Amino acid sequence: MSVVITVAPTGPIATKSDNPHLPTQPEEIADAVAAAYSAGASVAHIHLRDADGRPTADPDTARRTMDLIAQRCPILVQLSTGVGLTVPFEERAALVELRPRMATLNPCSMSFGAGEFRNPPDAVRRLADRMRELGVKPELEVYDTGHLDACLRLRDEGLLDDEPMQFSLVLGVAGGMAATPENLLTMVRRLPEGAVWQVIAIGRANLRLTAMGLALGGNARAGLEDTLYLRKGELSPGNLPLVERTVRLARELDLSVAGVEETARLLGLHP
Ligand code: KMH
Ligand code: ZN
Repeated sequence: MSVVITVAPTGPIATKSDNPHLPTQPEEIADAVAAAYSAGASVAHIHLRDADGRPTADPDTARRTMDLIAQRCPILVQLSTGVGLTVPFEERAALVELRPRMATLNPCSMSFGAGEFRNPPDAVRRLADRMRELGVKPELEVYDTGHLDACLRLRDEGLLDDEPMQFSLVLGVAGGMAATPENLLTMVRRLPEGAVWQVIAIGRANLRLTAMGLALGGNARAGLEDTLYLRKGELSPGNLPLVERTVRLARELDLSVAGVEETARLLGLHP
């Protein structure tokens, strides 16, 4: 069996003062992604920052980052349309016009740490429809049980016609479901037949729930977006050690790590 490994090098929240190895600028992000690709990642989940390190949906920054990545390696790019809590939905949604192979789709509004993550139902529907028109594969971000139902409603409305459905089960965001094995198991049991999925476990439970996801037949995501630490008290000196550890975990579980072409097939991406 093959497993898809995604690198999430930056995210919307952490800063270089949290971990000086966090890549925030296009060149830094492209270098981190290329190193992760060499270690076995086949998807890069990309958030952008402005020159001051704040989350941005600036299309020029996105285009430049995608170009720099493409110059370095053939990894599949997934742009985050989550972007950051302070960026308006319509700016976030416009990123799909750059036609990345994939982009995230966050189906519901929620509290997110000390902030608010705004994903109004009509705007989410319009974004899903536009992604379908452009052939940009949505990764559906499920932070709580009702979010899965919201995704199934989008499917039933004909707004997600790409098979297979692709989910991230996000655990450990304050405002979403807690990072417990029981919650992960509940969500995995509720996924529709044939769905492709990965665990995104934020913070301390990252390693254990990533391992559990692999053991249950899921894909895996690794990187400083989800945890800044290799283990308690030890900051990760970059994204690479986190990706390498996930690759080792997969191989120890007798899973082969999917390359780019196999990943595109497994996820049903448009050419
Ligand atoms: N930051 C994670 C909690 C997105 O970027 O759209 C979820 C995530 C979703 O990666
Ligand atoms: Zn993200």
